[in-house]
Amino acid sequence: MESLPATTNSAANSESEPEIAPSAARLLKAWETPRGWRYWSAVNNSEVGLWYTVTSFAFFLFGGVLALLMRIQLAVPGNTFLTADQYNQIFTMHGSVMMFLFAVPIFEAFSIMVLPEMLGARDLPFPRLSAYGYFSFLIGGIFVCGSLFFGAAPKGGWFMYPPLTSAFQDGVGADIWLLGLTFIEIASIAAAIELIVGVLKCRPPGMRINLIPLYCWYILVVAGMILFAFPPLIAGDILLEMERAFDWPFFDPKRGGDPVLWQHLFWIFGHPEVYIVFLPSIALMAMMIPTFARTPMVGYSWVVLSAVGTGFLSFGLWVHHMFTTGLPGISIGIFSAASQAVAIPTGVQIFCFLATLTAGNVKRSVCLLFIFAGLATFIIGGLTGVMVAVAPFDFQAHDTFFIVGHLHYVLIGGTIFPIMAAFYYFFPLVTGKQLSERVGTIVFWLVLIGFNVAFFPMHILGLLGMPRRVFTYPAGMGLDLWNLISSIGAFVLAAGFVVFLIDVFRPRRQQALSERNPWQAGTLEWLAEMPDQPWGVRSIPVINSRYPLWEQPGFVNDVDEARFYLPDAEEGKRETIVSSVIDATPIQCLRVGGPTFLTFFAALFTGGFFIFATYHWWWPAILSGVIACGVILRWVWTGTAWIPEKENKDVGLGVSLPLYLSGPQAVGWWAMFITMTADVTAFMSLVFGYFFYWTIHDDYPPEPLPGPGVFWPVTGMLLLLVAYGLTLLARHWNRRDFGARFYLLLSLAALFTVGGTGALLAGPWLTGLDPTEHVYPAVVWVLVGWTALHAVLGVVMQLYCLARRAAGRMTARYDADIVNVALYWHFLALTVVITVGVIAGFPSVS
Ligand code: HEM
Ligand SMILES: [Cu+2]
Repeated sequence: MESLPATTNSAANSESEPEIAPSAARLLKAWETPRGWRYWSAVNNSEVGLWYTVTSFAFFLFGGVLALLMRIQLAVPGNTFLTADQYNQIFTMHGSVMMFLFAVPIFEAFSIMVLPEMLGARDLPFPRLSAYGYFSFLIGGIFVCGSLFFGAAPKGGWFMYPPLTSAFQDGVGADIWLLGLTFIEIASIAAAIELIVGVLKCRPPGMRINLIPLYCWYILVVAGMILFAFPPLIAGDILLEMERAFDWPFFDPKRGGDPVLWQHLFWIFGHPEVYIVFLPSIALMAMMIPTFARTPMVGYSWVVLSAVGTGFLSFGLWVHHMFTTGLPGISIGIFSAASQAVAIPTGVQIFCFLATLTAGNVKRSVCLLFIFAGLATFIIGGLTGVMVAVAPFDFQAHDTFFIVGHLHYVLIGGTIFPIMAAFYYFFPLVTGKQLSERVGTIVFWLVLIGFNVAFFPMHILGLLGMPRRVFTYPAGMGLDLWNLISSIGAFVLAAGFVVFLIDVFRPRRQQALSERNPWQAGTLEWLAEMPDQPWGVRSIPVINSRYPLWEQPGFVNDVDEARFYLPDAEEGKRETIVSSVIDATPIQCLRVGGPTFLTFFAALFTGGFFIFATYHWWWPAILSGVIACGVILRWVWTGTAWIPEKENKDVGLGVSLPLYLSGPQAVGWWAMFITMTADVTAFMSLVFGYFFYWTIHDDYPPEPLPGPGVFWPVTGMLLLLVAYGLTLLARHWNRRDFGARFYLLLSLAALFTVGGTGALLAGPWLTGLDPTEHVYPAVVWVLVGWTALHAVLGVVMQLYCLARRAAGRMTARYDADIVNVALYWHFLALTVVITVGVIAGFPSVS
């Protein structure tokens, strides 16, 4: 970060050269990190990624301290160190912090930081989106954790089961969990979008789909999983919060609701979540193992295929968390078998790693120790996992400490150990300095021994019958000794982390800079100079192998001597190359956003909306929400779809690329597409709820209650479909440059949208459906409300396009705005048709 021009590597011919070439100076200036307090307006992914990583690691430490408090409390029987209520809050916060504020975010954070380097890109396509995601995460995380200091923390366990959390817990704890974490989940989705588009569209020329670094494949899989796993939870959060805030009875059996629906929605998220936190660690190993084995990964395609396979399979396992809810035997059988089957692709990946290590010439290091420990620990956790996948065993072990032992072997073996390995491995890349191998070995043994002493006894405790989530136990039941041992182990483990932190934070001014590429790795991120330059790479390389640093002769020199793409920033703009999805042929020179505080304020006011809503301060919440929308509009207005000063730009090597694209080739189009996929997934989860009640309950829809009728919903649908058609026509006439027709049609479309939304709402309104009376009207209202909200957003977008064209920021040629809005409308139209089909169609056929 202390920017020093990098002329060292071209030292050979440096006598005749000035200190720094003008092109390099321009490049540095364009990518300069702001100084002073403006530093926090930085949006460059290496900056934001670093803050993000540090913050999520801090949350890990916080969660770890909570764990120690629990272990102190459980060390001896009948302890009074914590009250039952405090213990409930602490285990809930420990689990939630570890899962939502550490395990998922640290993967996204780290990926945001290194992905551009792995791709030899200057930046990811939406740096400002990353910054927005980061600040949302920070604000939401502080809010959720802060509740603990006011004794107001959630206490329903990290899966928040109703009716415990709906009918039996007062206070704002559960609301903080539901709203605070929803806010953070939105940030996670934002990061996932950035990462997917980054991998698909920002690869260096020549990096065909079969040359992608393995880590990037895992990013695709995991970010894709986030897109499909988080929305069901968000849908569940909405339902549960509506029940808590407005008494809509989704989970109240007395009024037709069903708490098991929550369990489905939670675990449709929750099981993939386990793989969302564990696959990235496998990904880290996939980057480190070839380096230490000094040979390319054995079975590259097998690793990729099984990563994809694990991702898919993991969505079909959630019911194994619900074996004790009284499911039919057939579902138990199917899900039990499926759960055991997932061991196969996982095994394939591990075997490929072992094969690589055997094939290669392994170099010893602390990283490798942590990798081995991680694999072994994870496998033990996987085996106890296969045990609990066997339903009769699960009936015994369910809700005991056996599960706590199992899940920590998986999570700590699957995340902490590999992350520690990666910490040692990537530390020089990020800071320019190496961590001590000697201290690292001490850390390793403390962590490994502490971990096993802490967690192995938990299996025994569970088999002896100790339930999880109890704040104490009586003496003389055979539980005392094992608990004490476990607590001692936890402190040994903690000691390991203390030593580690001392090594990380001790002043390093004396220590020499690490050499470049200290591990002699073969992948692009190790092009980074020491210390790293804000431009990322001096020139964006051409790739024709999986390990270019090993396999492409003279590669580093060519990059450093600016022989590849974009070696200059003639116009002083931040630019990177966009390429095609499969072949990575360059198709655009993309200009990305620079530093701004808009993203911070956008996050602040979005956070305000969620935080005020927690306390039911509706007016401040709405005000904050409106301001957030305003800030976001300003950000989009000033920061996206700029009309360039010229059509094409010469990017070097005789290639000239367009500066502007719209439609399926453009990154913005992809972002919209992916966002809407997640959005429709959340919507479909609500629809799932509708049919869940419908199939499970005889009194659904309840006899005397009228539905929303057919007339108004269908009218609403027709009006909205007309609006949809008009929007598409407007796009067409804009492209033909018939301004008058464009304005007319799009204005009409907006009017039709308003009318259609009104008609849609009129259905349940005029038939007097009362959402607090029964779950049926409540679900109808939720579906209609969801659709209406999206339609309102649709109007905002239509007006936005009208304003853009009027302001000269959108033209016939530069039409990304209306193209993206039309894309949004495809999804909106689908939502409308499904909503109306469901609410108007289904009660009558039953
Ligand atoms: C660093 C050392 C850790 C220790 C000593 C520790 C200790 C514990 C203990 C004692 C419990 C059980 C509380 C109870 O049921 O009464 C627990 C629960 C849990 N832990 Fe950890 N843990 C650690 C790290 C982690 C990590 C790294 C993760 C995830 C990445 C994690 C995730 C969880 C989850 C999800 C629960 C379940 C919470 C619930 O029942 O709602 N833990 N932990
Ligand atoms: Cu599971």
